Amino acid sequence: MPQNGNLPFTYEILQGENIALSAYDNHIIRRLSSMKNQFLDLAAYDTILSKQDSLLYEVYEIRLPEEAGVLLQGISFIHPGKVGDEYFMTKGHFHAVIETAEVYYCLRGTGYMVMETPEGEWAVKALSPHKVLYVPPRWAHRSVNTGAQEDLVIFFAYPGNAGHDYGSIEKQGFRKLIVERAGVPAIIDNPRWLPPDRRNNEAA
Ligand code: S6P
Ligand code: ZN
Repeated sequence: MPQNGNLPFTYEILQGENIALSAYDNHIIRRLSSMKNQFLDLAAYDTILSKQDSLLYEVYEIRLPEEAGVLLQGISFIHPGKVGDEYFMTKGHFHAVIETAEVYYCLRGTGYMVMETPEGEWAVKALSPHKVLYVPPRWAHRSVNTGAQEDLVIFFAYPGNAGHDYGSIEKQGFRKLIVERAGVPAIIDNPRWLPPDRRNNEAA
């Protein structure tokens, strides 16, 4: 039964072959078709999509009131795979209430969290099991699975009033991309990314 956020509760993150929450309320599925213009190789994107709408990631959430003071929680599974040379990743977002932070705990797999501020400052942090990542207020965040076969599995907690702002990310993506180069992950510049002071001019 969904919690109201005002009473203590516990649950387990089951750690068998398949990691799972012992209880959850929401299961979100994101497929390739919802990631138009996010992957650098547009031709590779179209080719894969013409064959199948691949499952990129899934999120299991515990439903709680979306209010300040509450912490929303769940786990994300980013599946392994690539579009061209670029690894499967989440859409990524700013929080709509931009001054809200988030904590991630990596349960399984390998990958990166790609982050940036509205001013264009960027950071990329590696994720591996047992690593905790703090995403500060104002930093957009996207998780990327660089594993060849394994899911990247991450627990998250963030303020109930944070919301999601996908707008600017959907327009031009993140400043940095994670691609495979000579068999290993590399951080490269996103050629479509523009600094904040050039965005309106060139879009017009
Ligand atoms: C929410 C938190 C995660 C993401 C999830 C999917 O603030 O960061 O629950 O929602 O990893 O990512 P996205 O970018 O599709 O919302
Ligand atoms: Zn978030």
